[in-house]
Amino acid sequence: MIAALGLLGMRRLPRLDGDLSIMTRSIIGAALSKFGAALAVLFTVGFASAALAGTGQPSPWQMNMQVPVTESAEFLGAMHNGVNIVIALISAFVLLLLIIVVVRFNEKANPVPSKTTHHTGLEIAWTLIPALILVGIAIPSFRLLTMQVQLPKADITVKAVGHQWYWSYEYPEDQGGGFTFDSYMLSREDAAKANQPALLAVDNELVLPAGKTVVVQVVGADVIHNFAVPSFGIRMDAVPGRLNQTWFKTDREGMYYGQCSRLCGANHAYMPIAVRIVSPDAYASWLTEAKKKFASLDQQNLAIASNE
Ligand SMILES: [Cu+2]
Repeated sequence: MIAALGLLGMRRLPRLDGDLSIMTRSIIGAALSKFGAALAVLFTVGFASAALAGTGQPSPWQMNMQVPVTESAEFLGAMHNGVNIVIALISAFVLLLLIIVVVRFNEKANPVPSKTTHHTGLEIAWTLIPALILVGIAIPSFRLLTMQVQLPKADITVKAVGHQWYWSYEYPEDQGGGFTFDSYMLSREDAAKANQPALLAVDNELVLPAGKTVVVQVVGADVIHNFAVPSFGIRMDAVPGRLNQTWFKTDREGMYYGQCSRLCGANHAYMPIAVRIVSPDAYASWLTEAKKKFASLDQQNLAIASNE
């Protein structure tokens, strides 16, 4: 790398005596063509990866967000894409200004510089326009924030408790639940056997019905964890001693994976979240089975505890 730079320097040095503006132009030309190529790559990859973006889980070479399956995740994705376009336009505009300055106002092209220092109109414009752009971004941003933070009336409430290093879920009794269970990551072998993604699959999934408003109460049992499911557009800190809440509603049945998203210790990367969205009928029958299964687990635990 350094050798290459040295070579470049050696090649360029003699040209400093020659026509500076030709050199400047060739550098700008090269930069522009590189910028154009980079933009082309970015757009191609960006659009191609829309197809690559996984639903409920990441996919190889994914560039975009995971496919949104809730209203707020869709809004979140649109907001992200919109702001990205604003950023790209502003960067291109600033680059254009810089190029104009370099080409038109270098010493050679403009030997006698103007002494002008103030321009009221320009100053008002470059204060007002950025402020208006920010207001334009803030309005949908606050709408999104309101949508995420204001909890709608819950059809179902569940509690997600983050532990070092697994999640446990509680289904309240008044909604046909009254049980709690732990959710541990499957080993690579077990995940492969279950035809589920490694490092995301768990033994006991959080099962919930489609088409219902689900409020998730999130709390930490030991340190701060974070309950995040990208396809739902949710991410909520699990803080010990504080009950946080988030919500989602999706009509699409399927598996949705997430991960603990707050660095919580050695096995932070190995406490995934797996949510299985099923039809309301399937949910009702799962609830009956789960009640027996996890109640009997409690009995076993009691038996073990009493033996000690
Ligand atoms: Cu954690």
